[in-house]
This record gives sequence, structure tokens and C-alpha cells, in this order.
Amino acid sequence: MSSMTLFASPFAASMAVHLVLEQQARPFTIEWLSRGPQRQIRGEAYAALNPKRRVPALLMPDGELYTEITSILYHLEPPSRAHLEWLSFLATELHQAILGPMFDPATPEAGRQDVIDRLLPPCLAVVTKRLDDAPFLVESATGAPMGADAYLYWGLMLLHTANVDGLRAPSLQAFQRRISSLDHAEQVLAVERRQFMATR
Ligand SMILES: N[C@@H](CCC(=O)N[C@@H](CS)C(=O)NCC(=O)O)C(=O)O
Repeated sequence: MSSMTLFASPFAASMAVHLVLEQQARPFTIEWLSRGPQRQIRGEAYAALNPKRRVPALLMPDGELYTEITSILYHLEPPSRAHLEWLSFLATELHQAILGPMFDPATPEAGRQDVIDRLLPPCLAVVTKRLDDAPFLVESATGAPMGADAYLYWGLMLLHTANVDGLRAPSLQAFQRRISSLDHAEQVLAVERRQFMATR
């Protein structure tokens, strides 16, 4: 089987796709890209390939480029309505509505604080409630985490770097530990960290 290419930036949302590819032991290489102003990836070569200038993007062996994290993660797993539902929730409610403005240095401080105080708690309450009842967001046939779990894992990891409440819920902490302890996750974190340090 020929290899896929993941276009990624260290510790960006592309890490969720990195986790899934590694967990599934798919053959892939990573093309690391650097982030630029206006929340757009730098470089004209990448812009020509993916005019959205965002990561992740996944170049398939047949030459087709998949973009949009929801679509990529959905297509890497067996079709499941519940999976698509969680992916959509995470992409729209957590990633774009909360993490995007929170970690954009151009967001005014009042806007950032409003996101933390008003939008983050109900969003965290939804995932916490689910994880109070289940080890992962989506029940897979094998019991292993799915793409939505990798996506949430990344989102929570990012939130831990900011001083926000709501992350101490036992089920959230257990979820993070459950994924962190998996061999493939340790390996992905080491690779992302090495790339992050190399490009600082
Ligand atoms: N609509 C895209 C958005 C993905 C996205 O927000 N990616 C961020 C990284 S987390 C990005 O590429 N930002 C470019 C930058 O900051 O330079 C998707 O859902 O995949």
C-alpha cells in the first residue's frame, strides 16, 4: 500500500489525525508546516495545494487531497452516525468557537475572557457528562478510541496550557490519562514535541 502525506503543524489540530494514523498503523509521512498571521499556514506551495491554508490536510495515495478535520477523521474510521455527531460538535462548538479565538493572539483580552467564562463551561459540561458514562466519546467495535476522541484529547491538551476551570472533572482527567497511556499516543506526542522544539 502506498503512503499518505499528512500536512501538519506541531500541536495543531492535525495532531488528532496524526494520532489516528499512528493508532491504525497506516503508512504515512508528515509534511510539517509553519503557522502564519491571519490564522493561515505559511508558504505559497501549500497555498497552491490547499487554498484554505489550514491543517490538517491529508494527501491520499491516489492523489486526492482531503481537507477539513471532520471529513478526514470520519473517513479514516468505519461510518458511524454517533462519530459524525461528536466530530461536528467538537469542530463547531469547541475548536472553532472556543479554541480558535482563545489561542489567537489577535483576539482582544475581553473577547478571550468572554469565551472562557460564557462558552467554554457548557461545552465542557457536554463532554464531561458523556465521559462520566463511557471511557470514550464514541463506542467503537474494538473498544479503542476513535477520531473524535483523538480530537477531544488534543482540545483538552490545549486547554490545559491555559488557566481555565472545568478540567479537573475526574472523568475528563481519566480520559486524558487513558489516551496518554496508549503506546501510539506516547509516540505521537514525542514526535510533535520534537518538531515543536525544532521550530521554536
Ligand atoms: N476548517 C478547518 C480548520 C482547521 C484549523 O483551524 N486549523 C488551524 C490549526 S488548529 C490552522 O491551520 N491554522 C493556521 C495557522 O494558525 O496558521 C478544519 O476544520 O479542518
